[in-house]
Amino acid sequence: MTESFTPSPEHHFTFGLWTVGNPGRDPFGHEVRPPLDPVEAVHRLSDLGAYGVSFHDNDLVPYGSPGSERDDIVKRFRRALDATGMRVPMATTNLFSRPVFKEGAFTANDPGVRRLAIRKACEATELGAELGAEVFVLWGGREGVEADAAKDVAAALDRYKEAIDLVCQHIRDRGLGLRVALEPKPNEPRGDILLPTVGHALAFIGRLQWPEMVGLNPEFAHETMSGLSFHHAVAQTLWHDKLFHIDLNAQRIGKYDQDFRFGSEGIRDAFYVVKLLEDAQWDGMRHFDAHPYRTEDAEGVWDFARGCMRSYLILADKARRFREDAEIQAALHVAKLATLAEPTTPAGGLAEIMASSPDEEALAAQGYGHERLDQLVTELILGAR
Ligand code: GCO
Ligand code: MN
Ligand code: MN
Repeated sequence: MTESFTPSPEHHFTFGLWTVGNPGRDPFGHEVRPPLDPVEAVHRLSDLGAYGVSFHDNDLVPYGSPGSERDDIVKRFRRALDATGMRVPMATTNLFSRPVFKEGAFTANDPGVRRLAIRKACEATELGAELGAEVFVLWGGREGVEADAAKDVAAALDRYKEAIDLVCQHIRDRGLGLRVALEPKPNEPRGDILLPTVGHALAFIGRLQWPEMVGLNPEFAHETMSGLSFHHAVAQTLWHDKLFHIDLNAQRIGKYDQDFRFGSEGIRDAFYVVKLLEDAQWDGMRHFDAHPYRTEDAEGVWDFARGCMRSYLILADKARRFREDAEIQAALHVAKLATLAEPTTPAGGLAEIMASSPDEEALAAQGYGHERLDQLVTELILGAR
């Protein structure tokens, strides 16, 4: 049984270079693993059956590298991609590590910082497109505040919109063909981050100059940190046709930003997310944005990567069994799942609704069988059916 959940490129699993390359530094302790060469990451992930990698500009090209060095790095990296058949479906930019971004990047109060951030982001779109990326993720880690008096949120949102519009303009002017995916997060590293949830970000997109170019990159950990259902967040993102990318990992509510291996926590929510993506036949990348535990040596990193992919495949298999399980399907019938897909409006329209006299008592007396249904799903996830 264990042999059947073997990842392969057709599953479209991708990892950020910063995930397997995470050296295990945390606010209390130093690095515990040596730096990982991006070329080695490509080879090791390919050996494990991944489809590709993503990166921040500076995961690949160290900040401030002169142009000639940049070109050599890109050439060497491209050779690894060619040798393995690995792809780069997504690229992003680091607008959070440099001291200059400590007060914000696109929404910094100082226009000089904002212009620097826009230039860096635009250059990163070129690097991404050069290596074949189709999605450009923007995570605004520093776009926030601790001292609320120091940030006018409405003005910051004006500047945020302006910055995204400029990045889109650059993509259009250069014909880079990228779609932009915003990644919401409620906090960490800022006390409060702008566009904290999927809902905030979806509403924001409507105000942009090219809303059709911009969608979301929701992350399991980020919605969970707010105590929200990631499965619901992804479902609504799909409903708006805005699921451009996804960050899969694991997180417990109420804890620090944990970035655990996919499936290691929140297994029910993980199951419903996988089921959603598989049922929708969503054609995007199953991208992992997680970190190996700090306890791991260099080899443990690959157990981590394999684990993310295997858990996804196991949950996808559970989703298939869910569809094929006659008792679960019967319980769904009792729950009236299918009738939610029927329009509410009867043949006679609103007038018929207004003229009707529903039997409220009979409607209220129905049972929906959720206890039985939910236990069946629990037993499916636990491997008892
Ligand atoms: C985090 C974020 C980042 C982003 C990455 C891509 O919590 O640190 O999830 O990992 O996903 O910067 O833009
Ligand atoms: Mn994150
Ligand atoms: Mn992320």
